[in-house]
Amino acid sequence: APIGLFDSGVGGLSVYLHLAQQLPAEHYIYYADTLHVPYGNRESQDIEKLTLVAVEWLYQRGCKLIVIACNSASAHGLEAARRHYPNLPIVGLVPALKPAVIASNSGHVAVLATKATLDGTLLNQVITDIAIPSGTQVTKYFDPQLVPWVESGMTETSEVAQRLRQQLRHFAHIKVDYLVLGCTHYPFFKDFLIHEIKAQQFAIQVVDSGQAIATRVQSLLAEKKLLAQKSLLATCHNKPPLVFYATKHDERLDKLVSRLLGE
Ligand code: DGN
Repeated sequence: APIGLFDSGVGGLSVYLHLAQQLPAEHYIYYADTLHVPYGNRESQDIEKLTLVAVEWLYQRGCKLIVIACNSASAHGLEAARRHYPNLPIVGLVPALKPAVIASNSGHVAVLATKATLDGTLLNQVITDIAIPSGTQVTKYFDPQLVPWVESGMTETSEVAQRLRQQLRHFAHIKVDYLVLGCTHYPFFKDFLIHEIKAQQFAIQVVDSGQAIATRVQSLLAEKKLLAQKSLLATCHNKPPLVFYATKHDERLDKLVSRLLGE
């Protein structure tokens, strides 16, 4: 049985890349809700409804585990999804604030995420449980352009570079030493961010949730004895099979997906 992945658009592919590396013998089905992207500014109830539609669709395709590879959908739909499918393992995403707070020396970390994620209870619970007792300051940062830029394949334009450079300068100025990428679209900017941080000699580390999610999925599958056996297919291909579905097809989508997967 496949592993299901869901995001409002192509952002969840950044999670697939980690899963593909860690669990190459698995098969994957991806549901991109391109008809309703972006989720970031939607009402909580609306996001919950869209999440349940996506999870039901993946469930009907026989997925043995589902990853809600979207921080915004997890913030507003994870709880309802788990309630509706009590026997289905469902993994959600929350910005990797905890490791950042633990590792921070300056005591100031920034979370870059959508408004829906920043306002959601999942993230705010982490702030209350981890950041507040340790006295770490958390700056929430929201940029409405970032998701549409990834969706339209504009990760490498000078306009994007300029904006990200400006944001990094601001973070360095306020002594942020950990930048948490709290949206699955943002790891597609990570190479640029790291390159720029080096060039400007800023003391900023960039973290995201991809690796931790892959590890979580692996241990959950192992625990439930659902791990796929080694397959020949995976050893003769670069990446394990991924079937990509979108709620709205767009001519440019095939190319964009291939490019983001590095193919
Ligand atoms: N990729 C999604 C996330 O991680 O929050 C959100 C993208 C969006 O729809 N705004």
